Amino acid sequence: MSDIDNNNLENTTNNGEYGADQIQILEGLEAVRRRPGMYIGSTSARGLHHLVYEIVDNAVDEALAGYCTTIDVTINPDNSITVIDDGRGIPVDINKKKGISSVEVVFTILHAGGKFGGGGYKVSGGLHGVGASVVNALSEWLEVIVEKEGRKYFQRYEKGKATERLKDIGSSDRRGTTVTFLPDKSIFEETVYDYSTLKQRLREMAFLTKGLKIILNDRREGIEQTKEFHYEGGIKEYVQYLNRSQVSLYPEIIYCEGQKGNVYVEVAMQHNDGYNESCYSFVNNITTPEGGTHYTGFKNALTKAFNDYARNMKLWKEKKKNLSGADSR
Ligand code: TTJ
Repeated sequence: MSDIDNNNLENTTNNGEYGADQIQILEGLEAVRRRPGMYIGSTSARGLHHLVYEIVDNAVDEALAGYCTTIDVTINPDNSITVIDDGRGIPVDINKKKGISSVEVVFTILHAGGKFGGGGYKVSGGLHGVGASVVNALSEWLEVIVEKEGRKYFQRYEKGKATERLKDIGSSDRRGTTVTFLPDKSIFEETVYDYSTLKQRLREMAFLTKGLKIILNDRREGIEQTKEFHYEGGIKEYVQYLNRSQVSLYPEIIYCEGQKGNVYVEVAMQHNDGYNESCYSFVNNITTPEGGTHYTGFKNALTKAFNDYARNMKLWKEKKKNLSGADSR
């Protein structure tokens, strides 16, 4: 067996016997190809677009860590996707436990990289939070370039299998990670990317990560276009955007942020003259359409703030008067 053959999708060690680690790894990526819906929700257009979000999430994490300023996403003419960041670059050192580069670990081992038993630095969630190895497993091919410390490294995979080890392919004067992948046509029912679907989600990601610049490019013939999202105000600008065609009751956007332990909270709001409230809550950059304790807590605090103020300012004629939560919103 060649060195290249003995990668993570093989369930034998060099002497032909099963290794416990490798069996686990084998089950990992083969399971993804066998039951893709379990990992990305569906193999429809939704799942297809989810692949992009999984890759972009990794770059957003690097931005949240403070090392990445720009993420560039391109739909290529063949419907492959390229994501480029200017972060520190995935580590290229050899992972002692696995005997392969950290880059290869990220792309071939299920859940590697933080959220599940890894380094614990992952903040950006992803709808299913399964990571780059799932995208790799569900791609006809995937290529990664890491540029750091003056060097440029490259590796290619096909259906999740490395076709070669990570190799140094020359010098570089930039820093960052570039990933290009082509979703596997034998797995997805839909393989054509929709520009506006990506645009919407990338805009939301940019609003939720203040200061981060996200660029979307469509390079397909006849429909070439590009769009840039960059909001220094973050969710404050999001509220401004949501109220863009409403009549607001006051000019400012109320904004507050705070941290307790390792939980960081941000709120932005502005009342408008409409009767429908539109409140959006997120946890780890993922929308929580059914709310949760974070949203309930905010609503209770808002109602209390209104009623405390009214009482202190003696705005009520009757003694026991109170605004309802819905009224305060
Ligand atoms: C991990 O900790 C050491 C310094 O580098 C960190 C890291 O992995 N950074 C990182 C990963 N930046 N960008 C990525 C990344 C970017 C893309 C587009 C895709 C993937 C899988 C990772």
